[in-house]
Amino acid sequence: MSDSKLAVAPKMKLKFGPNSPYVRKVLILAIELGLEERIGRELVNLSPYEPDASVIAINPLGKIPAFVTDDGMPLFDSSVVCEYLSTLAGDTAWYPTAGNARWHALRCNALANGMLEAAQLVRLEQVRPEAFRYDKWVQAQTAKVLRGIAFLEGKLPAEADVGAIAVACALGWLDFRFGDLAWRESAPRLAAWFEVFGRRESFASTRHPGQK
Ligand SMILES: N[C@@H](CCC(=O)N[C@@H](CS)C(=O)NCC(=O)O)C(=O)O
Repeated sequence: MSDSKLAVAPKMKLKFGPNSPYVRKVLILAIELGLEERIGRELVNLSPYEPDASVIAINPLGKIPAFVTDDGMPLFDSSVVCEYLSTLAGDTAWYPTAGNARWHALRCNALANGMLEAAQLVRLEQVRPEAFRYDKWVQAQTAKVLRGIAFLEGKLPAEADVGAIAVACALGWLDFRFGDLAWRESAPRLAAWFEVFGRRESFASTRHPGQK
């Protein structure tokens, strides 16, 4: 192999699945920062009941995104990987460095992650054998998602920062898995914001398979 080939071989590694909104966050930021080509992707098919050994070798929690840095360090979760990519690129736009812009970006990221966790618990509950489902639990988790939507309707994400990416991925995943949630009816400002963010090439090109 020539030296030039060695120079372009991706060193960073991403264990990914096409349906994961957390993976999507990482991919969108990588695209926006121009780092996409430097990340080798490895598809994994995860079951919550049967962990994947190759993922566990990177992330003891067995979750994706599971990432390996340019110099070989295993890294997780999506928020840490996004911050790593931003630092690697010398970026200050996607991670605002100071003031309320920074804290709003970080809280939008935290909120979006929490909404996704709650929504994913609902989804897991829905695919359990009927005798093991607990409606009250589903209602409590759904309420978290809806309160998150209401918060964001009052305090929209910025046009383009890590919080915006996270919120867009959460809304995209809600549309993907909970199309009947009709969140737009109670959140028209957020819906308009999402419409605009959704025009970004990085968002369109990372759509979950089968999603409109
Ligand atoms: N907080 C984590 C969540 C990652 C996560 O839950 N990933 C899901 C896929 S969307 C997963 O790997 N689930 C497998 C499992 O829970 O065992 C992050 O931000 O990366």
